[in-house]
Amino acid sequence: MQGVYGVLLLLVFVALITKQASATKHVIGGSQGWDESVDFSSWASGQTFKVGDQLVFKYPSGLHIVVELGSESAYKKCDLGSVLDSLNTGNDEVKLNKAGIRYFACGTLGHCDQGMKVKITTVTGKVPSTPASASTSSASALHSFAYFGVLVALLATPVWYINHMP
Ligand SMILES: [Cu+2]
Repeated sequence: MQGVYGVLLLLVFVALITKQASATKHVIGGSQGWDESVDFSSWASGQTFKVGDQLVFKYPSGLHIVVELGSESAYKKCDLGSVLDSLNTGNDEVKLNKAGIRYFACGTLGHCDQGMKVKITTVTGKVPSTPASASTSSASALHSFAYFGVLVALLATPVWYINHMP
């Protein structure tokens, strides 16, 4: 009896861990937030951005703006002429929906030129390194195995009770 519960708990635990590991909120600039004093490129290099993660820009509303730029050249030149998106609540959340590079800068006059910009490279999250296909399939196989195990354990427990009723 204890064996069944042990396996059940273990599988629930595994399922919860794999689920939790899939999404992270990245507060841009860490504790300093979206502020001119932060070296955003070194901050970003210490982070891993995965599909499904969120960016959070925190700053005093009115002092800064968050604009998303459409290209590497606009990012390099701080060309804020045509932006993809503009946010200004002071607690702006941006979801990373797909893999690729996105460019953000401050829209307040002069701030981008002072270095207030950040480039975010999002990766798929399943694949930390090469051989891509092998590690992807083993990760998802482990995932399905965990959920399948929970299901089997949940179904098996009442059956065990029926068969072992005093
Ligand atoms: Cu600014």
